[in-house]
Amino acid sequence: MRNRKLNAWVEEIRELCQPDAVAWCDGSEEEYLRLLDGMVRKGAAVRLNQQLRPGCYLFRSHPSDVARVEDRTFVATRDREEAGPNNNWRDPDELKEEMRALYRGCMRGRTMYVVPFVMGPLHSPFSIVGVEITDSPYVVVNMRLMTRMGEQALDMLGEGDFIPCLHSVGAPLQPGQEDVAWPCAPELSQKYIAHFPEDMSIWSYGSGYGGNALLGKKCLALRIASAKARNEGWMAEHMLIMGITDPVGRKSYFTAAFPSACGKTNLAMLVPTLPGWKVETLGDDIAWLRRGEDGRLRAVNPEAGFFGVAPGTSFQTNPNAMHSISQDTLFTNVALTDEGDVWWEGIGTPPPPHLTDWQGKDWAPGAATPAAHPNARFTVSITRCPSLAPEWEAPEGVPVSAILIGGRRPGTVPLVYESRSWRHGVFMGSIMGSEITAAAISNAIGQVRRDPFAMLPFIGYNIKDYLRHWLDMESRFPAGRLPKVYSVNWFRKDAQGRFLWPGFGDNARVLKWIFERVRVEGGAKDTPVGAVPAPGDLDLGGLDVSQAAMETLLSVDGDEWRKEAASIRSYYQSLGDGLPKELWAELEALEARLSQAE
Ligand code: GTP
Ligand code: SPV
Ligand code: MN
Repeated sequence: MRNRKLNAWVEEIRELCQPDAVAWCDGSEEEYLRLLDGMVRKGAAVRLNQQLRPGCYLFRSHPSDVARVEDRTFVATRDREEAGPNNNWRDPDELKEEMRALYRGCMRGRTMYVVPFVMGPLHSPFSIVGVEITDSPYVVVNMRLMTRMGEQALDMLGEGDFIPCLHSVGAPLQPGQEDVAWPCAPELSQKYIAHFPEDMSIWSYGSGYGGNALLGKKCLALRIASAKARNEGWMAEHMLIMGITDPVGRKSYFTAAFPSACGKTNLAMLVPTLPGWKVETLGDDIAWLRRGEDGRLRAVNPEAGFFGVAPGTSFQTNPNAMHSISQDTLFTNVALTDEGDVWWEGIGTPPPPHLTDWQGKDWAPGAATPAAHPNARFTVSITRCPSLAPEWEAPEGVPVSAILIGGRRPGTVPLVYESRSWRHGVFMGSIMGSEITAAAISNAIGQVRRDPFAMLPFIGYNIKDYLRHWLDMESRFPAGRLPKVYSVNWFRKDAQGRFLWPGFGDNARVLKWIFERVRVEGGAKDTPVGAVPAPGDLDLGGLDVSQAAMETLLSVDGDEWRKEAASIRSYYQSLGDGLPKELWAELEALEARLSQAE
């Protein structure tokens, strides 16, 4: 017996979108392989060399459809204030009318797939069931790797409620018209990623890529979940979850919020260069945080797979990712070798003399454009990750000992500094900045923008209420039980524009300092921005970084920070009335500490 609301919704959408056929997805391997076969036969996918990459496939997107489209992402609420200065607001009735006209007949010539999925562990009371209706078989196979999908989701749903997620690539076929490899609506103005938090629904149209189309991820588990979490007293965050064990076997869990393409996947899978230390992976992109029965902050990964950045991933930088993607992986927009294997910039081996680039064109070393798109991605089940923590599905989550935040800051921000209090930690999150990366379509790539808690593109409501919600979390916990916040910056550069810090496995040195600080074991020195490691507090054994570089990495420069404080002030002003006064007070306290230190 199927869910009544679901049956009615599927019927309504079938009538609206007029597909040739409707297919209910069961999530079986047979179904997955059949869909992949169909795409290979139609030329929408390339089966990679099965000796070199068993179970792996390559997809190439349309050049207009390569990343999230923030300008075309909408939060539709009755009251404009509710969406805030951080979102593109639309009136829900108007937007639905506009989009309904696009959806009318949009699946002609295609199959409409009904994809039930669960975000979070199966049968956990905190998990959320969604159903995505999509006309993209690429979305179906990706959802099978990224979520708990199919029969198991219908079982959990029963007669209960779910979040309807409607998706179409927006490319109906006329009778007899031949399909293209990557159907989508090529005009940016024809793409819509729409959220209706008041009736808990998602409508996406015109894009088939990543967060625009895999609606369980950014749309449900971040934008809709963040709005729900605010009402229910928990948090949905753009964070990795990792476990870290020291040489004597003590274990802690950290979460880390870094903006898109700023190092979450890498940190979550880190292989420490410090002997005896171990990092385990629980999630690389999204964490749902709430108070546990024990009064501690607990984190759950709602996803079941990785949709990770390929360029820069190598056996040197991220061996656990490389092992994960050795089989049963879907690649999008990477380059293809003549042997039928994958290649991308930063894979750790020189390019062969000939490649097929991400657009399907011949490519040779020295070409003007990269062989892989900078936002090329791999999709793989989390269970393929060698560093996966056995407790990754614990329904109550793992207790969080430290919250890391960070971004790409070429100057000003030290390698690491520690919050003075919860309120100061929220201030640190609110002033986060990072260079814009290729993870979203933008003509401002490389420019630094403020990105509070790496959630700027993902908060489903007003950012000022979001920061208020962070502050208010303190009242839900016993005094002193919430973790400290640590700002990290792996991306500080020298005058020649080279990274000062080796990063990757050596980030374990910073993790070790944090691990000791949360146990009140590690040393530090106070600065106007927060505590940083004093000389000798960071384990630099075996590291080849000059003392001058280390001094720059840990320096808090008064002039730079006074400029930073002025820039924070104008950022706060740009948000308009209603930013929590506690944050203004933190800014003033920072300014006062900076002028005392002068
Ligand atoms: P999303 O999936 O977009 O949310 O991104 P993410 O935060 O998981 O980013 P990811 O870990 O995939 O990193 C993206 C890029 O940052 C890759 O090109 C990495 O090589 C680079 N990167 C990650 N960690 C480091 C580091 O410690 N130092 C330097 N220099 N680069 C890094
Ligand atoms: C991000 O951009 O933060 C991602 C990739 O994790 S996507 O799913 O496309 O949003
Ligand atoms: Mn992300």
